[in-house]
Amino acid sequence: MRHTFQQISMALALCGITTACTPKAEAPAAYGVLPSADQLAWQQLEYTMFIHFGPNTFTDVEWGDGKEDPKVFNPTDLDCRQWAATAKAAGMKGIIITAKHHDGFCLWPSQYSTHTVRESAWKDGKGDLLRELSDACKEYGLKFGVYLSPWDQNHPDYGTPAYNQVFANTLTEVLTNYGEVFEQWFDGANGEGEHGKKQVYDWNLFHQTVYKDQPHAIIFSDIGPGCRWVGNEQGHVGETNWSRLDTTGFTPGLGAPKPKVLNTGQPDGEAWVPAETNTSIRPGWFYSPSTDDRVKSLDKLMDIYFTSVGRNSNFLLNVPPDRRGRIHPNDSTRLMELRRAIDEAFRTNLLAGATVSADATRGDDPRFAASNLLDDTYDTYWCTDEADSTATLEVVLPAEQTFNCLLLQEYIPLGQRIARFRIEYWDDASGSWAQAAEATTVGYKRLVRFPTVTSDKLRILLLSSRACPVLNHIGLYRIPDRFLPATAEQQARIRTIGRQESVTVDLGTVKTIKGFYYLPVNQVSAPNIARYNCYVSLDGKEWNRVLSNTLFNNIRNNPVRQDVTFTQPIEVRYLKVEPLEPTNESDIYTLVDIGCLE
Ligand code: FUL
Repeated sequence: MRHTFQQISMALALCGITTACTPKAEAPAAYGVLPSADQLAWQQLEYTMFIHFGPNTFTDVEWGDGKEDPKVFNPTDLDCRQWAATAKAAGMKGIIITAKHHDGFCLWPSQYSTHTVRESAWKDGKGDLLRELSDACKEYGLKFGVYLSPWDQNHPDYGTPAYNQVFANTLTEVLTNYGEVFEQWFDGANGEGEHGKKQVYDWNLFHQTVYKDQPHAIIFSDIGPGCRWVGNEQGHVGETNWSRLDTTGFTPGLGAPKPKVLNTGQPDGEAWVPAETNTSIRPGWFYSPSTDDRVKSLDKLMDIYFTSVGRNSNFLLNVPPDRRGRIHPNDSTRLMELRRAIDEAFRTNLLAGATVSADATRGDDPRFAASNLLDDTYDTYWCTDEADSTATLEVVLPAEQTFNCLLLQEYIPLGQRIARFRIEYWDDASGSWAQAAEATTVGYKRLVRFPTVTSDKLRILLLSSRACPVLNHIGLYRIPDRFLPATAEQQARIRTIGRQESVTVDLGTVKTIKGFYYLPVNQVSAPNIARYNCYVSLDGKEWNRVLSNTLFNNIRNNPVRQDVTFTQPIEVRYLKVEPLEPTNESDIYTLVDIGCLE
């Protein structure tokens, strides 16, 4: 029923003196397809660790071809307990290991392969890495998951119908010997190409095998059925992210829907297939000494956290152990920084002591009251009458607060419904409501970041919902400004150039300049120019290099305008900056402006 906020306060006051007015409304009907109990439990894990480890770790390639000598696999100081301890301290809830990557090498002594740890130099062929890792996961209270690549460049049966049963047999080995498996990861990649081997996978057989051996496991592939790929390996989830997808007629790999579809899901999709965001903490999936100093920055990882967990997706972060068989200190240090940053960002919910009311509550039944949004009980929620697909929630804080992040959770056991909402705060200066942000889907969890504001009131306008909205939690936070995304205005000013390009400034006429300035994007996660060469020219043909391999000091941590003064003024018409190295791993460089200092 829809009321004004005044009517609501009056009704609450009256109900204080009589119990007879407590109406009883039916709980909302489920909307569309729903998550299974296992999918809901999986979604609640939020953050897990991916481990890529195998011969590639030792040969410095991303895709081994199956012809590598199994003896190359020889970690000198393997310690799966160190992996588990690191994942636990990082706040991750489970570990998924590449039990068999595209090279076909098995990290357990499979009886269906001759390319395994048994043939390796590690522990004289007596080792079983899945045993060590599954034991470590049990010890640290972590879930254990398994990645198996159907594409196998080693197995002689690959490319023949016999391979499907071989693959099912290897599945059964890993799914029956190491305890509970929470997620079975099927990689859709295949590099055979037009003239390579053709294998028609028997997905039905693979799925039935998983369900038989591990009935609660979530099956990952491009299209699920348990959870889906998010369409890229960079950690980007669509601003709109539905947990539903049409899967009929599609297959994992080349037969999958377009990445854009996987990225956003489909509001009317026929199956519940939530997104999982998989990305690596380093540029590659496997360890390489050449990437020791290219571990993703804290800001980049925080951004991925906000756009994965904060956009209705799980975050599967790959942390590749090194050649000792241990997580490198550069990676574990970053993981701990990330944990601390997440904990600090969400330590204080500014809604403590606040009151929240709604202009509509289902049947006016206190069971569905807006106050349910503030408790930590997952199964209590606020919702409207069946016919209401819009509503407004108003939050009054006990005192003014400064904030820039709102958390919303839809009660997904009843389906995903909300399609568009707006966040407003009361702006005392103008005496009116002002918009903080507008966003689309919510799903299991949505985090919306916006420019920092101070107020004692905010409201959430649910503008469009596919059925009556059902929310079970909201939270309000102040996160450090460095973790806020670029504003639309900042975004509009950003220019990008390719890795091989330079930026040339033409002064129009010959002038004497003292130096030049570079205005980077004021975002620690942006790929600004860190190191560069600078050239000047009078005619645009003959160039003089005036600065070589020079660093913009501290630009990684503090990307503000950089003024560079030459040792003496120079007469120039053209100035050219040739970027050599970005502040963050990327195919492009970002800049707002480069100009001359006259
Ligand atoms: C891709 C694979 O080709 C990569 O090597 C990596 O395993 C990644 C997670 O999936 O499809």
